Amino acid sequence: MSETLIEVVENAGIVRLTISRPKALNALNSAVLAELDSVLAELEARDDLRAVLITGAGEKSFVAGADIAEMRDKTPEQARAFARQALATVKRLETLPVPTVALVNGFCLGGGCELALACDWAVASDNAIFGQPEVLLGVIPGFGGTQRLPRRVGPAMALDLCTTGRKIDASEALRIGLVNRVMPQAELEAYVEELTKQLGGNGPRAVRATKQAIHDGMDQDLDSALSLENALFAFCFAGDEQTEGMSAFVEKRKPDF
Ligand code: CO8
Repeated sequence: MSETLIEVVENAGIVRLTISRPKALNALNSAVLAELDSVLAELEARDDLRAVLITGAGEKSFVAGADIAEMRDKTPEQARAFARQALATVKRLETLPVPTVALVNGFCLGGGCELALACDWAVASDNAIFGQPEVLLGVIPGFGGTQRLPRRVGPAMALDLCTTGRKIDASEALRIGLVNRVMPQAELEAYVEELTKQLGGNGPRAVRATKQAIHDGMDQDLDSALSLENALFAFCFAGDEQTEGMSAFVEKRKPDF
């Protein structure tokens, strides 16, 4: 039987995915990427999904990048096909209809950083190290980093990180907006549990509509994006959720979504 590379644990629609290749610091080889892709394909179809958390096994590394040993002998055509497949998997993560949280311990480098960039949230422990060190290997980021990093931290900082390959610590990652929160390692799990519970407890249609409005709107001109918001706002009034949310407020009780 083949080894499980993506551990899946679920509680009330909140799914935790753990990339588990600790001996290689959870580096992404084709087997990991294929398994991640099929797990994400199952998740994206589910109506009862509330939030997805992605992390790496152990406290030393989230993901230390794409697997360098596996990439070393690739021809340009093979490299293109490998990266194209990985781009599709990362896109699948990015477009999951529910909030996604990267829980980052330790090394978050190259393809690892690119995976975190595809998540809505990144929460890091104070031992986390980020970087796009591809130029040190004679390549560029290939899993979306040259495009998502400047959109997250601005082109100047993205160029800084991608052309020097330098590593930054969690506090710099927070300062430049690469991550949303930094927590002491001992408090990270409790914080993320509370966060996912909060995300999962809010009106699920409204949460999905919020993600869609922000993600899809960012790729449109302002007027089209405002029309999208308007359509999604109206959509929220078409189900029971808005009635429950507003009735709960008026009746001074907690909503039951
Ligand atoms: N790929 C394969 N194996 C890795 C990787 C990796 N990215 N990172 C670590 N490992 C392995 C090591 O080879 C080592 O294995 P072994 O014990 O068998 O020798 C084991 O993990 C532990 O690593 P170290 O002994 O090096 O641990 P250290 O604590 O000394 O160092 C570092 C940790 C600093 C993270 C170091 O391992 C390192 O620099 N790793 C590489 C980081 C890196 O450059 N990442 C970017 C990779 S390129 C990329 O992600 C581009 C994506 C787009 C590609 C496009 C497709 C073609």
